[in-house]
Amino acid sequence: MKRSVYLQPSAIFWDRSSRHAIDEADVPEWKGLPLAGGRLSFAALDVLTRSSPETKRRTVILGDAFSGDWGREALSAADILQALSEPRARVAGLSLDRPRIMGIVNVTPDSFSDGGQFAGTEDAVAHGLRLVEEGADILDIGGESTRPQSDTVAVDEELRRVIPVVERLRAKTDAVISVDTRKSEVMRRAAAAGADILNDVSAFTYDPEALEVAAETGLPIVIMHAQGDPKTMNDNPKYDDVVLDVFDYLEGRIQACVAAGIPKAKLVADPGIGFGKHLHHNVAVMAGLSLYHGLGVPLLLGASRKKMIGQLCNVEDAKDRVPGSLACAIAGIAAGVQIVRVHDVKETKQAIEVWRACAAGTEKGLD
Ligand code: 7PJ
Repeated sequence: MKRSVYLQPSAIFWDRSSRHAIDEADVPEWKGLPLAGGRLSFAALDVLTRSSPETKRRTVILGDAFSGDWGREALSAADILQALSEPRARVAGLSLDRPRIMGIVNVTPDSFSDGGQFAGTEDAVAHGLRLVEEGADILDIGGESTRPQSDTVAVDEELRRVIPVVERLRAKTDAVISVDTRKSEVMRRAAAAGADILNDVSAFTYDPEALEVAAETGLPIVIMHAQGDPKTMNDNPKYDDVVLDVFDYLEGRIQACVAAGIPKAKLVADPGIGFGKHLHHNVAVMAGLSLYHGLGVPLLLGASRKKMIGQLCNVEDAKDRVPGSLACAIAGIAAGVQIVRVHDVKETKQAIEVWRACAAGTEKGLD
């Protein structure tokens, strides 16, 4: 069933009050609610309701939202408010009270962004270790390119690419290791080789056994929204309202994961920039990011070097999209996204640290 109301936190700011000093009784005096339990708070809400031809949007400031009459929407709104503000569980041991960087390690000969230069196992391992040195908290290892129009990779070939890289990296680093795959056999073998997170761009729908296998591994998982298969997904994507449709899809997948025995505390959601989305869809999703905190799970954003940036700025070569990628990462983090998936770890880390110091107004105590 589709929701009648959606709440998007707005007026998001770095909360400079010392929260621990505030007891319950003072809360009405205090104009913000924590965003996903992190350092950001929000002071207003955009209340969205589906209607034709356009979603209706009204902005309410938080104080008015609490005192106002929500009528039949009250119950649903109370649920979402709690989901928006409660703290998130750690993911694979990582606390999410500060932004985390997931560095991309492609082990695909046809990867669009690095021309396959890390195709060999040793190159991929060396690349991963460099990303850890540069500040990656998580490495995301992928052996199947899911760029638009790409062909599927046979499971044996994907195993051959991915598993040795997971094994070698596991032996050499304590960084969290994520594996980007849609195949249950790769998930199973990656978990046995020491992977910490399973990241599936099909949200565990491509392989009918994926959800069950993921549940068996006990690992946290990333569920990403996509419309259609990578081969054809950008031909003709269709949405009523892309931001809300992506929310509904992710909410449905969260329910499916929980039903399959994966606790909600082990889920991370991702709106899937570039997966079955035209430029206008992608920018709408970027502007709507804070809405997805209403799913009640940590958020991951992957916009690094993607076509959206090329289209906005007329940049053909993916390697030349680093500045736009940094802008996307910061836009995500300013909306409270907890994990950014990027190629350019060193650059992203610098951008995040400078943004955090400027938002907090202090150079101290950021960790
Ligand atoms: C994503 C991904 C993403 C998640 C890829 C590329 C295409 N996994 N795998 N989110 N993108 N969770 O890196 O351009 O956006 S592959």
